[in-house]
Amino acid sequence: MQRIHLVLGTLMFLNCASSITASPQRPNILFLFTDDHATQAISAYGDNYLTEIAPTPGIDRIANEGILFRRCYVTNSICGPSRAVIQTGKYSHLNGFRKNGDTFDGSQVTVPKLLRKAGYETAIVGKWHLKSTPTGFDHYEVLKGQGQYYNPGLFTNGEMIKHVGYTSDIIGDQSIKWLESRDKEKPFFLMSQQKAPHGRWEPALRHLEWLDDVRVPEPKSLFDDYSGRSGPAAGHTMGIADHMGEKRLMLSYSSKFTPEQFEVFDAYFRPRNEAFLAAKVTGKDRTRWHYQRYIKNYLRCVRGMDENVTKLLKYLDDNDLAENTVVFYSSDQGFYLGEHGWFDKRWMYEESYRTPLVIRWPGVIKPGSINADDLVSNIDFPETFLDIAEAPIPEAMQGRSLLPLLKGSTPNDWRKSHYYHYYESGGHGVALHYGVTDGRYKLIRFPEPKYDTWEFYDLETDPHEMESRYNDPSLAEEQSRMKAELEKLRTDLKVTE
Ligand SMILES: [Ca+2]
Repeated sequence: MQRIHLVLGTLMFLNCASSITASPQRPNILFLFTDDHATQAISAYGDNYLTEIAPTPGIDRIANEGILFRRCYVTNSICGPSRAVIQTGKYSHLNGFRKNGDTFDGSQVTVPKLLRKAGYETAIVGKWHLKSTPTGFDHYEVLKGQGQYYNPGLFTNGEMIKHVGYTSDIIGDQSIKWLESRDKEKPFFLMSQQKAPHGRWEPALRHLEWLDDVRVPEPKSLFDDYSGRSGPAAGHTMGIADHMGEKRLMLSYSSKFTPEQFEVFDAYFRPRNEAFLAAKVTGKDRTRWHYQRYIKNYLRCVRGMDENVTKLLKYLDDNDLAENTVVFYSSDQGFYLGEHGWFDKRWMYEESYRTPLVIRWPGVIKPGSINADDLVSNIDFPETFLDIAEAPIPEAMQGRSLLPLLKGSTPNDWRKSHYYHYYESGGHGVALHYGVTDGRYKLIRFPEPKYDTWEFYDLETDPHEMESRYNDPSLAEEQSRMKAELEKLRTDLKVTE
């Protein structure tokens, strides 16, 4: 059907545009998803010293033309488990994928299967990371495990196909290629999932020198000594200075390059690495040096990814798809960009518990909307997809459709608290923990016998969570209320471990 408003294009017709241009098709859903992308590195969030030097115009466009959520929390802050939640709408203990390395049971009910049943054509391109072969997709084209930043193999409908080039560009291009070849009679659901900006951070050749002349500001908590916490944090192995694998980082690369790529990449990194090793920098200066290297390469990887967001949005514009496609941007979790001296994720502290969420839906979401307060979660994504598609939502799903929030009205009985549970005890020295937040207070339980401890934060007076107030008499009432809330959520969500 021709987009009549493009032909007529006058304000007079905008009022009745919906009746004239109403598509017989339900909206398409484009789910743009990345790996380890912190809100601190997205300029639409605009609350951080990083975003001025490293803007993200692609993601910002989705936010400016749609809605941005400030409090989107993940249920389990690590790659595979977050993806399994988005496939199933169930917490890790019910979908069976608790830790990276688990194998996803693809025989269970998943959102692509339900959308397919509802008449959608479904596809996934890029990072999958759930080990088993994707199910429920008319087309899949996925990296093996973590994949690599250059020259990826993409396991494509049963066949491994090698590609040459930068992986973020290839995932963008292959996503477009699938959009071109899809059955245009059906609405589509495309999960376009980037590897970037996951470590080890290998930027596109075109971005190697970008930020070279900038000294990136440091987070205030770069030298956190964890004295304000109950113990587990001090046992981490995710320190910028000590746990990135300095020798490996300096002397080897992660990707398998073509000779031409290698020449450019190596010419940039080798002299810098050799100079650092020769200088034998120690103490805080060593942390600072590693921080600069880490954050610049991270931001360069974000830039390569964001350019592909822009490319996909342009494809929608150029193919008359923008009006009838709901575009999501999110990441599998947040990330530490030097806060508390860390890289990586896993903890229930804000930087990795929170994940970006921006959504554009012309005609439904008011452009430039910001939802600052409602507690939303990746567990809500599947029900939102189904609701958009007017498909039935299974009773067993544990989230809630975001549709009313997208329309600007939060139901009175929207959740007032959110449950978190991390299982991969030991990964980067992070202990098993679970907890609850109500947006202001956060209660964290570390149940393993070697810790058997709690933390309690007031995010209003201590937004960077530098000092646990557990058993502080002045917060006794709040602490006891949050403990009761934690038990209630564990019962409601059927958590028995
Ligand atoms: Ca991740």
